Amino acid sequence: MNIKQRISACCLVALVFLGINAQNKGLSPQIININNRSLVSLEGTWKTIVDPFENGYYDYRLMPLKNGFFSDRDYTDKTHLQEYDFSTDKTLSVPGDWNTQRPELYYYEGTVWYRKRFDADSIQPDKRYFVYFGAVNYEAKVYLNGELIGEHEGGFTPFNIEVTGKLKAKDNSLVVKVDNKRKPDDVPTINADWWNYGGITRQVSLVAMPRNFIRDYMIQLDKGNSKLIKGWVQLDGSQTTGKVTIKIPELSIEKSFSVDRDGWADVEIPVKKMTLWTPENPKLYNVVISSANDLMKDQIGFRTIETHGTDILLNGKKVFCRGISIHEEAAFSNGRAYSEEQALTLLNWAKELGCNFVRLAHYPHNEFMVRTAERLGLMVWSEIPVYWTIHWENPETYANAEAQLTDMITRDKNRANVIIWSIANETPQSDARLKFLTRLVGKARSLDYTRLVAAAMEKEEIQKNELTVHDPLEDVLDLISFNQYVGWYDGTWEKCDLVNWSFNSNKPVFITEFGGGALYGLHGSDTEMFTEEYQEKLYKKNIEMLKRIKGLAGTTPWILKDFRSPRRLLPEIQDDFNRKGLISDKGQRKKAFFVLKKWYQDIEKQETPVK
Ligand code: GCB
Repeated sequence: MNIKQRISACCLVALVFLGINAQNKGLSPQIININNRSLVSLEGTWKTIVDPFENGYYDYRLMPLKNGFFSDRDYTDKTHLQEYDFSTDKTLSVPGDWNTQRPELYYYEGTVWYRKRFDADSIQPDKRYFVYFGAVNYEAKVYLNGELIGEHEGGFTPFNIEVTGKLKAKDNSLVVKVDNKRKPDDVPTINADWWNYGGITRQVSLVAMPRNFIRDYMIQLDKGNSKLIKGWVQLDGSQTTGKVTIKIPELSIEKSFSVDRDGWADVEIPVKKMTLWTPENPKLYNVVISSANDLMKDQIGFRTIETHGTDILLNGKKVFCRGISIHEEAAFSNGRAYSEEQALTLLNWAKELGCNFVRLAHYPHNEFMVRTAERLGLMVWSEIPVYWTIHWENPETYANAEAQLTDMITRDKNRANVIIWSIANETPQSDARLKFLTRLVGKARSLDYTRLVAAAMEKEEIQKNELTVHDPLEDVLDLISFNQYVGWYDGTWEKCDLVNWSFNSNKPVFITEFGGGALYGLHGSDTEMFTEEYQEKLYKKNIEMLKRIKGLAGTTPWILKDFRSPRRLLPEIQDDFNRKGLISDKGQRKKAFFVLKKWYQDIEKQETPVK
């Protein structure tokens, strides 16, 4: 099967699942590179109604209402009864989580209705229109002028809904029922170590497109071959035949490709000499893709990524990934991050630490994070929230995970810095889990054959102080990647000196988490938990231990910045924060920050991986 056949087969499977997956309905296929399209922002202040009992959706028998809050009726005639009124209720900023905007919503998990009214008097008859959401956590039901137009599940992936022919020139009502209640069958499930920030957490835009437009494309180097750009372009519309042309002016490339009946064009462009993307020189080329009716600009970097034995090879050269894990939480304010400025602050901290790599945990981060990292020369591990104890046996849970994986890959597959797709984090072993995850790996590879596929697995102590990873999942992954907390959940830092690591497969070893907590400014002995001195010593000892691991190809310690978590309740130390950050929630660097920085500087100086 070629890529198109594989993707169409996958789409068929996805459609079958969409039938099962009650939550994804009415959506159009994702339009990529959204910020280079013609957009009208729907961001800003939205009217909201907090509705814990879903009074705006169900009647007292729990039957869905015909005229729920989505009808968005004005309450001007006070001679009749109406028990809601958007216009006099409270507001929230979009994008943004509700938890950090209003103190009474700090712990809230449930439904909030959002409403925006807008004019669309510049509608053109020859255009198609879409409403685009960067992300809504967790479940979104979207209504335009009282009509349900689409439903989406999953808190970290984009979706768009076509509204051509449904917009009015004046006073459109866009209502979104946002529900972030945790449910056992969801992805993630009810238990996770981060704050369940609710709301319309990323950008919202009205997108205008030509009738026939360039919806999606993959323009990347062939696997392991820096002399061939290989990919495809997908057009959308009823008349999509003809040609697409790809231009890369700086390389004097201009080539046209035929489009088949499904609007698909296969792309192959031999290249003689180009500057490859590297962390040291994150070169991006202007790429222009045009069809009969549309023109699309992107900035694309080219590089190859492979493994050879225990090495990760970037452009054929061994690279050590000097990484750090990051949650999508804004510096200083600690709410959900969504903007380019917030991305810059976090990623510049990673640069200051000496990183060439970031693990964007535990879900797809916003597109600004990925693109800013690409410009700054930071390679990326990108993952979906298949975390801990997902319901492996449930086909809807699988469909949901697969949809999130597909949307993540669809959005970011042209980013040179993304080198690893991760399908799961710390998932306890079982046959059902192995089947579920193996299938996800297959899906990832069918969508993108060029990148590495991994998961954060768990370590095992086979005998006292003999550590390994013993997980059948590693057979289908490219890395032996795993989390380990020797010195924190597993003994004290003294244990680091005593343990030996060995692995069965000849693959790169990647430690996706290690670390321990410290409250910034809490000083004491290095044996006292939560002091900066304990964390500092833990990092020193872990680094010594890591240096002894054969085949270590990278690490992303846990974590750049303290982050909010409802599982972290120790008063005066945690106060709802996981304190494993190297930087505090207020932006102060802890002692361990400088330990890791020193190690990364040493590695960079030696320019050879630690073996
Ligand atoms: C882990 C998880 C991560 C937690 C971390 C911790 O293994 O992958 O999500 O936050 O441990 O701090 O316990």
